Amino acid sequence: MAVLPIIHVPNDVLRQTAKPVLDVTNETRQLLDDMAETMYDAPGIGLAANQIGSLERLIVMDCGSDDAPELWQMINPEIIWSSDETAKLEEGCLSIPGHNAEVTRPAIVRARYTNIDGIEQEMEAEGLLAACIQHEIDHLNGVMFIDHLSRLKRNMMWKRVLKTARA
Ligand code: K1U
Ligand code: ZN
Repeated sequence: MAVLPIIHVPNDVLRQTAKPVLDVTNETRQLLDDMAETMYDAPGIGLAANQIGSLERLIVMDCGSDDAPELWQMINPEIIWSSDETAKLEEGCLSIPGHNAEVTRPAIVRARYTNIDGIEQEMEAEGLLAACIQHEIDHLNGVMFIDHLSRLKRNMMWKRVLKTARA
């Protein structure tokens, strides 16, 4: 396993759309393990492949606790149902370190994905896990959490982000 460098804004790979994984190979599993190690090392609760410079539709998440870790490794994840009810949660991003904001998203989502054995699965998420899976799938589509903010908040945050990125 390896800790990979995490890509920060501004970098074009964070704005690109990742491509579906057609075959689940040992290389896919190795990359997912490296992504998990990178997420734990950061530390974070999620990571998408774009953030380590790969354009494959792969994400990892762990919203469990130190005592009860709950690692998710997902291939080609997609949201297949979202609740009308929304929830506002504080989000951060390992690609925009030091800048957090409250984001409103569907409170409950159902997702379909392929697991590391190549088997299609479905899961339902709420709370932090729901925010996290939406945040990570957004990354695979070149979308970042700041895109969900009002134009005013987004512009203010971008100015601060670019200022610290240049410093
Ligand atoms: O994708 C990412 O950039 C990872 C991001 C995921 C995320 C956080 C919060 C809400 C939705 C999605 C992070 O992990 S930021 C770091 C973080 O949340 C954290 C860091 C240390 C301890 C606990 C959480
Ligand atoms: Zn992020």
